[in-house]
Amino acid sequence: MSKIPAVQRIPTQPIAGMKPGTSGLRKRVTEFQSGNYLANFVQSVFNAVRPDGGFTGLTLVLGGDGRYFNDAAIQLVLKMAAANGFARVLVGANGILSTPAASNVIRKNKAFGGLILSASHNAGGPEGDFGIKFNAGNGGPAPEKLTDAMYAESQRINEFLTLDLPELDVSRPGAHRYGGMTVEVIDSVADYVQLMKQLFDFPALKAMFAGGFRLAFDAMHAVTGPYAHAIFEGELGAAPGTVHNGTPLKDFGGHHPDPNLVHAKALYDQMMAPGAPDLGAASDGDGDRNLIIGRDLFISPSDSLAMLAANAHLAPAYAGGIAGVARSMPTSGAVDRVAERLGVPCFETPTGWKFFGNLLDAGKITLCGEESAGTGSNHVREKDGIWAVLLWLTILCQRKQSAMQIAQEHWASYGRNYYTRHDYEEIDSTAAKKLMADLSAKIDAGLQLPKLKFADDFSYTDPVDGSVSKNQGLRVVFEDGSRIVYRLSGTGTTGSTLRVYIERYEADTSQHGLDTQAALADLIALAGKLAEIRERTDRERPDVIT
Ligand code: VG1
Ligand code: CO
Repeated sequence: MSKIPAVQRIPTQPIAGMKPGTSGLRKRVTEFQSGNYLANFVQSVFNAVRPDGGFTGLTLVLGGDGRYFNDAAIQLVLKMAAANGFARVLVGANGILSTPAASNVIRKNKAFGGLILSASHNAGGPEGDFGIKFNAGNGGPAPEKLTDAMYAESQRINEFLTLDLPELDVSRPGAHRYGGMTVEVIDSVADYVQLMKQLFDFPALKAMFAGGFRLAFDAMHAVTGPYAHAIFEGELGAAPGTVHNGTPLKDFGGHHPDPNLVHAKALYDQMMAPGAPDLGAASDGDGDRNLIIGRDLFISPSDSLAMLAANAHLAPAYAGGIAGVARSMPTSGAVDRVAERLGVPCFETPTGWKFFGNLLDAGKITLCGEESAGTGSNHVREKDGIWAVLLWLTILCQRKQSAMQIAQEHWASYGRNYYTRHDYEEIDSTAAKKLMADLSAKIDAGLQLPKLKFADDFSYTDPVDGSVSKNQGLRVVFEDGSRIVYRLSGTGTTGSTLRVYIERYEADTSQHGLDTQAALADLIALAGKLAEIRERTDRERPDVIT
């Protein structure tokens, strides 16, 4: 056996700005490539999470969405994991694991945790973004306490540990000795497919496809391509060509792998055209988001969450009912009405999946979701794009109705929450912060608006561990439940992105067929006026409307 090289302690210095945001640390690829940037952050994560006894005997899971710089980052993390004393690393073949698949691998193997390399829906390529986050042993994103500790470590780091080893070929499945550690290269897709088979009735779905059902799934040249091919075209026998853009590319073909009506426009157009398939769906860079489009009808993610909750019992995994639901604060209140009727609790959390972890672990909720096209359940501790599509397919299969019929019946039964999000991207950071600070001061001083119920800065107390998260978004809420919410994005890498979320509840069925922007026009105008958006951002209109 070859000699294990000695651990190298490389002196380094703190680098400013390594504060994880809504979902890990995201920066430009060029920033990650510069000097010791990535090594500093990885060591800071290890320093923050290291148990008293060190990493001896522990397993780390490693994988990413395959974007540019994924390969180099995988090699660096492997060397550092070996030098920091991990016993074993499970790495997806070629360094690939979708975010929900990584969560599953962590849980299934009782790993200590995992590093997921992704900037999700952000653009990729040498000029694009890269990102990295740590998920704990429950498979979920590190809670705020841990991300704060990582940041603190990054501010006092003076060395990182590595080993002088040749690159490891991670295309070869199986176990490899690497320093004093074992690296197991695992099939990126197999475990995930098995999990989905446990949750859903694959034979019933297969019969539906055999009967002529048509799906269009846009993988956006991102990580879900291989998963979608294996499940939809492989296991379920959907027609070849069901999966569009199914080959993962390092730069996502030059597009943003963001499944919304702007970046998945081709899919939207296909679903609105004559002869459209029965269901259209898409997922994002790392496979945790989903876009659902019925024939002639876009289903907003907030509505999708409500409809999935109302129908989840149709899938074998949830046939016994659901314990509760949760939604992020800016997500519409549509799911609240479903929870009320089911007689289960509904929790309102800050934006970001890390806030669902405790509720899922404690068994307080079964389903949860966010307005940003994220839905998931207790099967993993991440949102899950393909899972959401399979649950929709199950509902269509069991109810033998179109997505349009299901949506219309849902609205007739529960009322409709008209909902939109307006994003002002890459605006000047100083101006954005001042807009929020001034609006917050205005709210504190007392807003004088007709039928105002309350206005505040959302603060969350975790019902499981009592931790408090402040400043999670400004809310202006009216007596009928209509709302305007403002917050700054925590995933962008250039300037600031202002998100304005607008919602109005409509009980009257005869008013359920309106255009969303028209239905919300008054509130949209008020939202602009209250925060002086045009004056302060120099933008005539939002960059993205969803
Ligand atoms: C956005 C979404 C949020 C989501 C986060 C990560 O955050 O609003 O709901 O959890 O992205 O999703 P922000 O701070 O930019 O609003 V993903 O698919 O990037 O892991
Ligand atoms: Co994502």
